[in-house]
Amino acid sequence: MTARNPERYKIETLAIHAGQAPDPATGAVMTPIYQTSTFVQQGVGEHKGYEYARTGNPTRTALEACLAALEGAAHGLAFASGMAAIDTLLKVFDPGDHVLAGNDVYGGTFRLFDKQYKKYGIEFSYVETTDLEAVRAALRPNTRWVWLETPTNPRLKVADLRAIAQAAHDHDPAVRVVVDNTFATPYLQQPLALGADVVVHSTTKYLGGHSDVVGGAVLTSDPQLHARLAFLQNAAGAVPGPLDCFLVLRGIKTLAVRMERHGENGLAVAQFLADHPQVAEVIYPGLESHPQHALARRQMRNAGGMVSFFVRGGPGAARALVARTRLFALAESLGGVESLIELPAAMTHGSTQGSPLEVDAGLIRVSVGLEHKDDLIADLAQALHSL
Ligand code: P1T
Repeated sequence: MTARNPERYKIETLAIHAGQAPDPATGAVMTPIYQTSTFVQQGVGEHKGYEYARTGNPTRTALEACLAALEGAAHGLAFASGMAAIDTLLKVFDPGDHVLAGNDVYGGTFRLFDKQYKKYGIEFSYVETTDLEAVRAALRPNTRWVWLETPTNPRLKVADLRAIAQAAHDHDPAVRVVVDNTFATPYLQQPLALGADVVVHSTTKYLGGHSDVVGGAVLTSDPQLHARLAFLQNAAGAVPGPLDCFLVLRGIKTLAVRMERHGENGLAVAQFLADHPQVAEVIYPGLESHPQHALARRQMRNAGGMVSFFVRGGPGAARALVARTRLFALAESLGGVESLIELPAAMTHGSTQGSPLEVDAGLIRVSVGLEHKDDLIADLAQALHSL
């Protein structure tokens, strides 16, 4: 199977096969790791489609085709990290462009906007993306890009992708709506089908799925934007190595079954926390108490594996709790098979301090993994009990 007619297959099948026909040279079922920096030419410019591995590598081509098929995009590009993918997209923006971004995004994304690209004359403003009227009101005559996460990192706000894409394109058909789909993955939600123009991923997370690789990707069906991004991918060179591409490809094969279990375990953990007397508030789109619960049910296949919460006792108690879990490892990142816990204000979102995106110091974020849910709940129970 090639990625040429991916619409015939469901996402579980695409995850295993798209872009990954058996190796033509040997019949190897798994895409080989083409660990080479260059490719021999028969004569000048006469080659088999590959010249130099920054420009292209067959393992990367397979990953790019697979990711594009999963998101329903015509084109895919893989990068060395999620931030490299975001950085490459930002290089397309021109001085004077206005970017309307959500007011809750990954700290590294905000840092790159605020500390690097602002100085190139790109305007950034931040809006509450759960409020469609606020989004409409924040669109400016020079708005060229709308930047969304949903669910957001770390407050897990859910944005109505169809409504926002419609509003942005009604405002100006040239506006491009970018969705960072890292938290949901294409298994839970497909932004392009809802009207977005570009999807960005940190493949480090659920796509890789095993906390053993750092990577990123940009997917779009816009041929001009893709051509510009492909130029930048080669010209600037933030490309992933072939082993990293292989690891992401291998992780993707089990994406569907993993995301089903992440959602099941995420809901179980969220329900346990919601009923616990030491817990002040739980944020999880799969709980009826979540302000966008109905939208999440419509837009997502399940509510995923990320849960945020506050304990009674404020930031001091939160710090104590994250040091006391045994199965939930205290670490940045998310989306792997193992459960992680962290304090965003002090860790992943330190760069938002003092900004309108500042994260509450007491917010705790967990990435609920694939261990048995009873063991995960028992771990949180013992940590909460010792507060
Ligand atoms: O870490 P990297 O692969 O460069 O991806 C950056 C990134 C982009 N977008 C989102 C939504 C992300 O969550 C991240 C990385 N986030 C973490 C490391 C974290 O713990 O939140």
